[in-house]
Amino acid sequence: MTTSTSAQVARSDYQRAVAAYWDREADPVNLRLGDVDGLYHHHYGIGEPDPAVLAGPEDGRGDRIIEEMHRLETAQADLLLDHLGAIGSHDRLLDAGCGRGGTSLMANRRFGCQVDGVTISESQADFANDQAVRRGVAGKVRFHLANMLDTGFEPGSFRAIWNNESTMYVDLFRLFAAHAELLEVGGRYVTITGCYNDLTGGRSRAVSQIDQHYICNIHPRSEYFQAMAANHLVPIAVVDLTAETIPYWELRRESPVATGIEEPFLSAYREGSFHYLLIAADRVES
Ligand code: GPP
Ligand code: MG
Repeated sequence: MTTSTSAQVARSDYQRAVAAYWDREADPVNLRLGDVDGLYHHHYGIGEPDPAVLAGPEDGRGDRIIEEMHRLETAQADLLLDHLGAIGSHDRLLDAGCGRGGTSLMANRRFGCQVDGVTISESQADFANDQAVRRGVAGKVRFHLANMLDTGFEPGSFRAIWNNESTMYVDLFRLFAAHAELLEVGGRYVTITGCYNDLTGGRSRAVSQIDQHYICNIHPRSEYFQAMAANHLVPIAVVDLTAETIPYWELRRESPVATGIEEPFLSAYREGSFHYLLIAADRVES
């Protein structure tokens, strides 16, 4: 599977459009943040920014904001890793929809274990593998051009799997069926995701704007739990991170790397039509 071609990996016109988006993507909001310390993320941040970042001198403000946004994005990945449970150096982890590999490299640094990341973007896989080589961990952290719905990995071979903001590109029932097969019994699944609020009805305008911006398909909150229940995944933690991500978006709006998607995120979170959730679940026997 490590020798897949893009055509084998992206199985529909939709998936090809998503792969093409990420193959082309070279946005400063991701690259300039990653350049801070070599961890390239494709997710958002949590936690309180240091007020001195905005209040300090005009000179250097843009760089200070970028460093602070990067710190908050890294804090988000650390929180995800906190929920993986006890991971030993002989365990194996799967990063489903790994982007440029930031969370995988952090997991290897924390646990010393093997990590496989999969992405349908060839340029993301190449970029991430290059980072693993630069860090001297290419023997343990490998990025594959592969479809997270059908990775080709051996059943039961992973202690934990996560999706860090990548579930909105796939059908959740198919995704969790694939994860349930790959996880050992007792293994842990964790996702951090944006989902729309069943209570407020269908997709709000702001949620639709986010879908359009990223060519994704944000799921309702309920669907996560339905798809887990249907696939041997029993939730152990559900954390609403909405209040903790709003300050990141307020800071990002003031940054030199804002992309225009900041207002839809802030509107969606503030009006309650959208939540930023962490869900952790255990793979049970049946
Ligand atoms: C992109 O992160 C994340 C997604 C496309 C998933 C959508 C997430 C939701 C919570 C709905 P990125 O870091 O590549 O985005 P950006 O370029 O805007 O920083
Ligand atoms: Mg980003």
